[in-house]
Amino acid sequence: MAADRTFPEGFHWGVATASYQVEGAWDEDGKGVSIWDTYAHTPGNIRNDDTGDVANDHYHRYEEDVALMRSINATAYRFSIAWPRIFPEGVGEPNPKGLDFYSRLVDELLAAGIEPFATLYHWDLPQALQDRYGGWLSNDTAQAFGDYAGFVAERLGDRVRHWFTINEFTSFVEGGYHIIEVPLGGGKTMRLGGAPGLDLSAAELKQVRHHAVLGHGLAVQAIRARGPAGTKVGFAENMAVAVPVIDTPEHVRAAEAATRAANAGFITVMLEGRYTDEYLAEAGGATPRFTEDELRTIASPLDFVGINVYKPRCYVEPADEPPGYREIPINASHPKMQSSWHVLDPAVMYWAPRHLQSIWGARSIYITENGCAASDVVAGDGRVYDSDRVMFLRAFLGQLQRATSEGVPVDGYFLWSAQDNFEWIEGYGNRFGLIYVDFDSLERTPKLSAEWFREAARRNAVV
Ligand code: GBH
Repeated sequence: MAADRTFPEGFHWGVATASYQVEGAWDEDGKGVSIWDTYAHTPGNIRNDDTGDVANDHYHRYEEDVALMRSINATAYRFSIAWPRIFPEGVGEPNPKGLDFYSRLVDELLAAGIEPFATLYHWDLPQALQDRYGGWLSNDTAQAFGDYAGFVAERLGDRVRHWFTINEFTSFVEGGYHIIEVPLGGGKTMRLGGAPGLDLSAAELKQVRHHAVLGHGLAVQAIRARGPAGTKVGFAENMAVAVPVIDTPEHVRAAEAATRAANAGFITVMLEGRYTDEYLAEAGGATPRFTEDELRTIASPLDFVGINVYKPRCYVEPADEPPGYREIPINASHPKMQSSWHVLDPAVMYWAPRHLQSIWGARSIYITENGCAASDVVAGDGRVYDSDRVMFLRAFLGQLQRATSEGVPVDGYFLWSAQDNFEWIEGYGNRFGLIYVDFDSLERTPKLSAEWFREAARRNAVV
């Protein structure tokens, strides 16, 4: 008999996008300017000086896009709300037309039998808050985020039951607020970038991180206070996952310790309510200013934990001396997906949720993003043969199914991305979609991977 490859009943098969990457309509219907509008409009910041001004024109084509999701049996859609559409100045007077777009999108989704999951911050901060407060360097931005979150949950909460506060704390803080070279393996590095394009000191950076997690906590409290009873909320973080070299208790313990340390500024403090001693001591003791009360807000109880899973952060083995683990280098010949940073190891999709359960006792987990870029082209017969993405999905979902079959509580999976779209820094060259987009005609073409997804979602199984 074939092994059971199914997911638990009720498992969500979702696809994901983010506002700046797909919507376009950057200055329509009263929308305010975001820091990504400013950043992309500055020559030299994005490859080919691409911008999200038009992007996929999802703002006007959302009905077609929802129909496409339905055609591939998606049962959930994770989209993000552009804060400057709702509050053009970040605070103050709301913009009814901005809210109305999301209201129509949500109605369209529900009519198609697709559950809306909304992210409140996928990096497009109102420019006004950058100018006035220095963005997340200030506590005022965290307070404004809480107010915005409560307002949106109040207005859309009758139909949107699941909320993610902030997407990838690590990415927008480390990419936007200081200049960092990340290792690519084999001694190569890559420079991260992003809006607002600052380069702060280590101490200021810790303050930015602190205000981001504080903003998350304030948003959780505001959503609970102003959303209808039963509204569910969590974060969506790009979890740094240490993968054990060997599946033995000693290696797994080492990997758990390394994972807890690597997430100290974000997941660890949000789930534990305190900064680790190591985090407070590192970088010459540059510590964030914080109060006990803020820590309680940051660790407000959540309904689920969302993680974006693309690649292992590192491999570790046990060590006798503190901290009890040793990071081992990633070999230069290690296979990668198309993106230079995208070290390939499907096992990370097993270890990420398993660590969340074993380290922090998570009881409901969503994979809020997973996917890869590929060199997709439309073939002569009109189809897009993304065989590498099919391989990637089968392998990663196979590892996720291994986790759920062992009782790791994963309630859904969101593929990044519903469609090819604007990629931060890389522009339109990096295609992550299940659906191919021609960025001249804006025509959409489902890829081979969309056929794979349609069947997997239909059977609720790895196929
Ligand atoms: C996600 O980030 C984003 O949420 C999404 O908007 C984006 O389009 C998508 O992935 C594809 O890039 O520090 O070595 O990993 C993914 C995580 C984090 C991947 C920063 C690239 C830079 C090099 N990203 N990372 S590394």
